[in-house]
Parts: sequence; structure tokens; C-alpha cells
Amino acid sequence: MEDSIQARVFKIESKDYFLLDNGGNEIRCSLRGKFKKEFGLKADKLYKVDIVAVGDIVDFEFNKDGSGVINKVLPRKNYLSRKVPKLKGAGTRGERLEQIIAANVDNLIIITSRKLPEFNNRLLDRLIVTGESSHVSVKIVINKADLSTEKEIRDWIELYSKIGYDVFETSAKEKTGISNLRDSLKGQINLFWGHSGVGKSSLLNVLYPELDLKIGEISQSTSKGKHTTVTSLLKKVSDDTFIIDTPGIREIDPYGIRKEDLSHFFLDFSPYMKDCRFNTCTHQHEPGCAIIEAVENKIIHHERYKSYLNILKTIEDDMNF
Ligand SMILES: Nc1nc2c(ncn2[C@@H]2O[C@H](COP(=O)(O)OP(=O)(O)OP(=O)(O)O)[C@@H](O)[C@H]2O)c(=O)[nH]1
Ligand SMILES: [Mg+2]
Ligand SMILES: [Zn+2]
Repeated sequence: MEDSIQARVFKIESKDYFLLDNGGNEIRCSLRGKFKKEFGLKADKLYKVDIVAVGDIVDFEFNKDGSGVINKVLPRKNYLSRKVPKLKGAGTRGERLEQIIAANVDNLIIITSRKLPEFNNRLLDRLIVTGESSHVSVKIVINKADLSTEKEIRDWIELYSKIGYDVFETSAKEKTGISNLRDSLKGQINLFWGHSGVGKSSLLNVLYPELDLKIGEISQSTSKGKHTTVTSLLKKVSDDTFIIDTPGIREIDPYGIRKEDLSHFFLDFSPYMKDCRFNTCTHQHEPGCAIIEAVENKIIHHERYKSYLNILKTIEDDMNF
């Protein structure tokens, strides 16, 4: 298209798509009607599916008033998504759509905390699986180092480091562990993701004070965050470094992962999988399963195996509705 220009989506609010161009200008856009039809979606269904996501590069053109219209989304290098969370009280029937968190990401920075909220390895493993299946580089941050002794968390650090993940220990409150983390974000597009209240926005503010993101409180009754960040926001923090702050999550069910593929996203399982008797082994009750044997011999950590079974069950439950 003649007047078409490319830019990156940095924020989405309802039907408004905000773009950042190479000169750092921000442009508010809508979606072209024709473009909606190309996706075969009826108008009332449009916003149930994420056609455009934060991080997408799009073709757009200017309106006379300085706003713009998006004509096309360029092919994505990758994207991170999950199943749309179940509504409280909803039954188990019905298809759950894919919610795209962000596109064209280099690093998934999973933020956890030692305390408030308590370190949750089950959620961490679900986030890792999502990252591995989306072909992004996964890094782990354990924040709130000021809230407990290192002893309580040492075994977890050892476990994930051994698998091959970079694990950063930080305190946004005392500003410790920050420069190592900052170095690993350089020159990349970094998505910060994790439970509400673990300190995603706080850490980003310490890493890049100019961001000035809103910080929430921890609920006294639940020790969890209050979902302070409400929309994903991509920001350029230096010439070639971008960050994406995201709303905290309660749960994550990976989208589109087949039962038989799940173990590929547990990198600590991969050296043993080939020794299972059946190549269709799902590592549950099958005879001659090399994964179960490795768990029994304490070569694979039983907590990782529990996480595997836990995600497998979620996939199976969804297949049976
Ligand atoms: N003690 C301590 N508190 C922290 C630390 N980092 C963040 N907090 C506190 O944790 C609370 C939640 O911080 P946020 O940065 O809003 O957490 P978030 O992960 O962005 O939460 P959502 O936006 O709800 O997903 C705030 O009260 C912060 O002051 C830390 O390293 N140590
Ligand atoms: Mg936040
Ligand atoms: Zn097996």
C-alpha cells in the first residue's frame, strides 16, 4: 500500500491500538474493517480473539487527524499465549480460546518471589512450559530476597540452574541483584510475566526508573497481589532494548500443547525420554518408562515430575469436555 508505514504495537485498550514508530512517536490506531473480514470474524466476535497483540509489527496509514488505521499484521517470529482463564463458577464445558499475551518476544523473564506471595514452583513450571513451547529464551527471577533467608530457596535455585536456566535473585526493595538482571535484558525484547504481587512492575522501575510504573499492595488476607497492572505495556528502554510489563496472573493453562509433546518442554526429561520402551510413552503408568525410573532414582526431581503430571491432567481434562 502506498502510504503504508510499519510500527510496533505497544499497548491495546479496548478497540484502540497504540503504536510506537522508529522515531519514538506514539500513534493511536483502529483496525481497518476489511482487515477484520479477512480473518473471517463477525464484528461481535472480533474481540474474543486476539488479532493484534502487544509486540506485533503492523502496517498502518495515517488519518488526517493524526490517528491511524492498521491494515495488516506482519508475520510473528513467535508469541506467548495461554487459555483464556475459566470464569469463576463456570462449568467445564465449552471451548477455551487462546489469549495472546505478546508477540515477537526474545526473553520470557518469569518473575517469582520468595514470600508474599509464597514461591510457587507449580506455576513456575507452567510458565516455563509456555516459554519453551513458544521458542523464547526462558529466564527465572526470584524476587523479594529481603523477605527470607537464602537457605529456604537454595534447593530451588539449584534445581532450576542445573536444568540450565539462568536464575536471578533480586530485591526490588533493597535494589540487590539488579545489574546482573539488567545485563541479560540488553538488546532484547523482554516479557515480564508471573503471579500478581511478585514485583514485576517494582523490578522494572528499579531497572529503568524512567518507566514509573504503578505499584500495588499485597492483600493482608491472601498474601497475594491485587492485580495492579491491568494491560500489557511494551516500552523501549534503550536503543535496542524493550520490556513488556504484564498483568499478574492467577493461573495459566498452556494453549495448544498436545499430550504427547508435553515432556519435550521439560528440558530435564529429554536425556531419558528416548529410553522409554514405547515411543508414545506419556510417562504415567507405562511399563519400561525411563522417566519414572529417573524420578525413582532421584535423577529427575519429583517436584518437576509432579508438575508434569499436573499439566498433563489439565490437557486431558480439556480434551474430555
Ligand atoms: N519486601 C519486598 N517487597 C517487594 C519487592 N518487590 C516488590 N515488592 C512489593 O510487592 C508489592 C507488589 O509489587 P508490584 O510491583 O505491584 O507487583 P506486580 O508483580 O507488578 O503485581 P501485578 O501488577 O498485580 O501483577 C508492592 O507492595 C511492592 O512494594 C521486594 O523485593 N521486596
Ligand atoms: Mg504490575
Ligand atoms: Zn516414559
